[in-house]
Amino acid sequence: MTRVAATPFAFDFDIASTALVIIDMQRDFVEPGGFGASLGNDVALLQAIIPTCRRVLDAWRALDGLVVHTRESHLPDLSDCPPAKRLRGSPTLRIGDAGPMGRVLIAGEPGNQIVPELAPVDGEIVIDKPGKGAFFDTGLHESLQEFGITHLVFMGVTTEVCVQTSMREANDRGYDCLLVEDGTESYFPGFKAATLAMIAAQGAIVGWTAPSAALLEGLQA
Ligand code: TIU
Repeated sequence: MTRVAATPFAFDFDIASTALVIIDMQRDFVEPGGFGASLGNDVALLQAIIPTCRRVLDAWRALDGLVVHTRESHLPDLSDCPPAKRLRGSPTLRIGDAGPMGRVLIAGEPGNQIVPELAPVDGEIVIDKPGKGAFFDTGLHESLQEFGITHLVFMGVTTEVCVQTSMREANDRGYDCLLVEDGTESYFPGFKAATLAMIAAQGAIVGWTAPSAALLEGLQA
């Protein structure tokens, strides 16, 4: 059993029944010219968490824990992209448009690849998700059940969009969830802080949060 000093109280898990879920650490969100930048965001904030995510990923892999990577991704014909998603707002590039890293948020394009530092290795699950949540239209729940997973540790971007949505979906499916505080980031620092607070409020209404140092300490114990 691993115990992590977390908020609002200790998070206990068995790594054999816990998956590390890394949400959307793809070039589209963390590099200039991608989807995140097209929405007017400063992507440098998000790049900064890559080394922390790597430290946790290395520790998790060393213990043979299950790893899940997600990508926000659409089919080339956009058949899985609701017009409401594509047409909303006035981004400089819309989903499916050709940009400097290929077609924005389209499977197989350079921008849709996970950053090299966190690239998946054999045996890890890679989920292409058309929505913000990792459980919508992906089969992720069924895969996790096959592995006997009951607990999830989350990292990735962005805290209040795809990470929070995925955590809430997981919580409603019965998983106990921990969010690594310095392994997630938002384009809006205030939104990140609010998300961390609301997840752990009311006695862990959505889940737990902890710094990566506390998780790594628990894993090494
Ligand atoms: N825009 C924003 O903050 N996020 C997304 O569109 N997707 C994810 O969070 N992955």
